[in-house]
Amino acid sequence: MSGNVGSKCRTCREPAIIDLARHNANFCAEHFLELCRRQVTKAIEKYEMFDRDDRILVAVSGGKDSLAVWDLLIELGYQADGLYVGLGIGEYSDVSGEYAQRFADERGLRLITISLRGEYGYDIPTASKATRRVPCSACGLSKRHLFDKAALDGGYTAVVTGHNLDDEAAVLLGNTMRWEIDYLARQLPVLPARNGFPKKVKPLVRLTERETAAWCIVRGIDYLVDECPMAAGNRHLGYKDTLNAMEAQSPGSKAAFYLNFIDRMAPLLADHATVERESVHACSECGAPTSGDVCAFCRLVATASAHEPVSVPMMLKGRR
Ligand code: Q46
Ligand code: ZN
Ligand code: ZN
Repeated sequence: MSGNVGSKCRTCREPAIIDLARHNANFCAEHFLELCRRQVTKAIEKYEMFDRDDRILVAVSGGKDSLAVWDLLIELGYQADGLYVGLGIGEYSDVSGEYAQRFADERGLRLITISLRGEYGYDIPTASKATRRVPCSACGLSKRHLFDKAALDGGYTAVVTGHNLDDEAAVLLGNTMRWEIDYLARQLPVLPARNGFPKKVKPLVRLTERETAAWCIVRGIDYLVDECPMAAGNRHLGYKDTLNAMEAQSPGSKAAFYLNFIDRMAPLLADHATVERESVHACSECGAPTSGDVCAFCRLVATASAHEPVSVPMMLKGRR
């Protein structure tokens, strides 16, 4: 955190701990937390994410964003349990699971855990090798399926993820660069429940990465700082750098890019968002909604679990 030396909180004039150029202001710890709560409350209310009767399942990775969103929702009085999926990405997964569990234990919160290797016989490095696709492809498919399933099985009414403003703006820039109209139409902070899939919600879309990290530091939340070793080469990292360079030139431009898209552009694309793809029915193996006979997750499990396990260092070496 970097309050300018001698700078004062905009609200109380006490010494500031953080400067937020996009708000053209500095804040002390107390008023910074208040600003974060206000931004999250505004997102929840403006986009009609959920209310206090909802049972929320938070996708928890052990990183700053997922722990910050879980903490914020509990603080704001919502009912939220966590779900952690052990991806089997070597030490990264072992350590991230410990952070998630410690956070839950210290606060008496319920964390459901699923191990890909233990319960489905594969891990992400092996799935990537077996399918000859980038790790994030098998990982995203696995997480989406397991979060949906856990939400429906457990009677949860919304799945929450910790995507922040930087994440969403980077995806938006990528989709805009290619004019991916169908993706753009669905890049919303709330995706309503449909076709047997639960509602998906992103309450942190009004907070930047730096702000969620600062939230954790001020609140005393220990989180895993290291990024997933499989993220290297992910093109969204390049888009984040580009947006940060623009933000440095013109504070507030990142928020304007994403939030004005949601307010002004997304409504014009609504017709694309509601067009349903092929008819959906139950997967013949697991019962999940799918347009084929067997869903993509069950096909992935079959391919990856039959492959000899691949360790992370081998995997990384193989991709250099
Ligand atoms: S965990 Fe999985 Fe991410 Fe790692 S393999 Fe890619 S998608 S980068 S959020
Ligand atoms: Zn203050
Ligand atoms: Zn299936």
